[in-house]
Amino acid sequence: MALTVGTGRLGLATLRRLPADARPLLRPGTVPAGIVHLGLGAFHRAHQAVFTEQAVAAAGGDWGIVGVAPRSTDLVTALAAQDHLFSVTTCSGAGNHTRAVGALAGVRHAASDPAAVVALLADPAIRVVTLTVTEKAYQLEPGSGRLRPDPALAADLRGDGPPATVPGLLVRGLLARAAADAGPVALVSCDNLPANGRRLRSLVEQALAYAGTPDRPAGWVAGNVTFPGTMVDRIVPASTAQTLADAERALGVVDLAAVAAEPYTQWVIEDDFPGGRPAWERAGAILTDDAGAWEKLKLRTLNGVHSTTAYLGALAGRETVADALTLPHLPTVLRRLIAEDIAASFTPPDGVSVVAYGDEVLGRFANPAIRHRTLQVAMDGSQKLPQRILHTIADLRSAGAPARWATLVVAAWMQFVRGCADDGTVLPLDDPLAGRIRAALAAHPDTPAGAADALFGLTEVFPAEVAGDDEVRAAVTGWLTDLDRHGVAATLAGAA
Ligand code: CS2
Repeated sequence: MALTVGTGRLGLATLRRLPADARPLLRPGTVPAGIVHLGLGAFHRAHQAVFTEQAVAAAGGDWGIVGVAPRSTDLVTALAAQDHLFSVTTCSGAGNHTRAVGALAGVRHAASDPAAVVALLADPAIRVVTLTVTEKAYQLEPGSGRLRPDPALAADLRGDGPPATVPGLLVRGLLARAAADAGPVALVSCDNLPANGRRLRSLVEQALAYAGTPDRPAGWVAGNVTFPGTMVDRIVPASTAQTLADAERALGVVDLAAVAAEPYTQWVIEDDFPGGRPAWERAGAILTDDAGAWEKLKLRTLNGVHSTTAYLGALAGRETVADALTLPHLPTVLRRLIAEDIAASFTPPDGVSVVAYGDEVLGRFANPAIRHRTLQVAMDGSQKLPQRILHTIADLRSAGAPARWATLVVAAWMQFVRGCADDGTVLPLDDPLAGRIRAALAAHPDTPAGAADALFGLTEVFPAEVAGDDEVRAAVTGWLTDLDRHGVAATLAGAA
């Protein structure tokens, strides 16, 4: 994007020009790095970076973040040109507020300089490594959690070329750290994976085994690396030209790394940091022994209902999540999904009502100031379905309950991946298993029952107990037939 003539650029030199309430809490360059973050996307900038800036501003500590972008050079260039400053615009119906954030101590581009990232991971000053790399970057089968290395990861783990994948960078970094005996470190997944701490530990263990790592470094990793589980939450759509324009208007300078987010934010973290950590509790995070119940609450209720809204909304031609919620009967169906299925599937954290949490979630989705595209939430469904909805179904079924509404969600995903909206518009299939999904569909009759058979056969996605449950299959096929024949509006009207 071209800079507006006469407008400066966000950076140390222009900080004094910002409105007083838009200035960062920390001045980049004043806080030494203690954290490496992999995945510099909008979510990290509006979530962990904000928590960390507030924690360091309140309680001190050498916890500057070195942000690593696995692929995007544009973002690294933009942040480097802005002295690592960026802004977050908090958007609600009541108006917007923009503030610059000074949590980043540096940025790196992994694709062009993987050696620098490996060296950072082996640096004794770095004691925490956080990740927001999206589900697919872990290269684990979504259903089972088994490592499925693609050729690039296999080369990273078994070859000695520069690492090109996230697990490759992590494993090379940990081995370099072990060789340098550079001190303990916490690896913190902030992705929406089930039991994300345990998944990341298992990824590292499987990757070390696949690489044929000798006992000594593998033993060092086992004794010096922790994997705290987390629940992360804030709705942060991908930035658009509008996001940058809003930030520029509020700041009076151009910010090419601006993000927009909802006001709500939450972070629950298992307190297992052998090398120390920022005082995140001073920024409102909940530190706990076990984040499991929080994680289930959020993945099943918020993310599960988000995906439901995204698939049904996209099929009905709605561009954003907030627009989708104005579909007649959808809010009723979502409330019944939450109350009758999701709430019945697990035990929430003490004192939390799943129904009340779900109502709050629906209020957040309806925020008209957040333009979160249904197609953005719909992408990578194969990686999201297990933790968002299939585990709900499995738990309900093992308790002998029917999972009525949850099976509608599976049918909505199936109809979505078949590729055609109710008005005939072609829907994009943006999913790492797109090839497998297309091949499975092509090998079966193009009917609702054929599509259900094809997709239940994706063993990487559907656990055997769900795929092999005749009642679940019949319910999904029934919903899929309704969606196929009558479309979303009539299906919802008939069900609510
Ligand atoms: C969304 C999440 O894109 C998606 O799949 O469900 O990114 C969601 O907005 C966040 O998890 C909210 O914390």
